[in-house]
Amino acid sequence: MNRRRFCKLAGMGLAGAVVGNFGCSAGSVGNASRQKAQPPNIIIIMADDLGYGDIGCYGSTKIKTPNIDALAKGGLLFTDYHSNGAVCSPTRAALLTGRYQQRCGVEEVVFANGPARETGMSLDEVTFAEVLGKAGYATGIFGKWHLGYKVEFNPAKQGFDEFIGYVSGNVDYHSHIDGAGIEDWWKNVKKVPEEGYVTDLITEHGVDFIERHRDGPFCLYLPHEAPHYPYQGRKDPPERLGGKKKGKKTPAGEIPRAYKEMVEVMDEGIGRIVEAVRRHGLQDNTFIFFCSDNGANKQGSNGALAGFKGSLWEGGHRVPAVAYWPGRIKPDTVTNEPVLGMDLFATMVSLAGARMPRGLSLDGVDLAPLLLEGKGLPGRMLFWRFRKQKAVRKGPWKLLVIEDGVKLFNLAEDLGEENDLAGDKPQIVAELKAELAAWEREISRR
Ligand SMILES: [Ca+2]
Repeated sequence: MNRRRFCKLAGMGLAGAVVGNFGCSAGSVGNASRQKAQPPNIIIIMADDLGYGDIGCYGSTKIKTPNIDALAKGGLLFTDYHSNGAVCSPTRAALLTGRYQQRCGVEEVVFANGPARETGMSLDEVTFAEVLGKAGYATGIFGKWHLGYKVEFNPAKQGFDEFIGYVSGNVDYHSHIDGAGIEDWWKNVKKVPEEGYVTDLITEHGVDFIERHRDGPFCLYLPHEAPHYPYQGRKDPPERLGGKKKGKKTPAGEIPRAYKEMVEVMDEGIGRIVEAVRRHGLQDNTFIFFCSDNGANKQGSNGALAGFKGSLWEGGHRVPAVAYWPGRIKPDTVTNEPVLGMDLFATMVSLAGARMPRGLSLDGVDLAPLLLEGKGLPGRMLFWRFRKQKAVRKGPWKLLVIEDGVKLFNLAEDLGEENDLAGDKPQIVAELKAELAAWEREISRR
């Protein structure tokens, strides 16, 4: 799919040149990638439930995101980036480990209520924070964890030097109480209450971390809450007061206003993060990556895509993503390469020049050649599995296995998944089914 075709399908007005598999205009940024320099700082910013049509550079006209748009204008925008999961926890497990989340058994939401509250991602898993920490990076996470509530699963046990935020899937933006009525605001392994609007706190701690570690290198992971529910702007009252005590819930008619504000406050915070990087003169040695963790629900927009969060239709997992690194990533470019969140692990290790632990085998691939030199990625199969849904990608072809049958789409021509070609292309269906079965067998081996 060429850029014009993509833009038409997505209803977008992208301005950049295309790099990667369809690329011809980006070329190399130069030989800078081979120069010896201090390892770059790394900032990963992840929105929560932000959809493919929810921000300006992906075509939203309702929500204003000048700071994320500026990253896209100064960097590389992905049209075919996907979260590994269609919901929060699985995506985070894959991002942290660089492997399909099925390998570490985090295939479901780690719910606040019920037996899931006792579970978490095993400490046997190797995270990017552990690898970068061993390479001399200061590592910080400020925001949402969602890979286990118990202290034994805390980010501080998974390689992060510093953690401030919440361990559940969502908290009240003001009272910081989780879905089970329990206060959920931590500083490393201790609960340390703090006043403030969650999105602003995440930004403030991120800025503080950059300032303290400006001599670098640092790896800053900022998993935002916005625009996940509860739908609350800065001035909305708390909904959760602790235990079963309830405050005032944002009325349904007010949700679009709150949703817009939530995304815009996050965008404002991203502007402050970029400004902190610039203030300390770090912009030429800092890689910034922005993405979402799954598609939007019905309160948001997935643009031209079908389906919502929780679904393996494209709207559940094809999400915004932008990479920014002045002088290293060519500005105002677009890539149509299919990319998964789990690719960031290998990419960060590569950019950092860090050593991969012996015996660790990743599913994700190093995106550095794509990011820095506009090169296409090796062809590969990509897989998703969530509850009773399965999906496989090979080039433009997507096989979707859902309860009402097996469907085949050519995403290059049919981004909205409206034209099921399974009946017309039995050979492709058979091939992708066999690949899916082989993948399922392979990941079930621990
Ligand atoms: Ca999410």
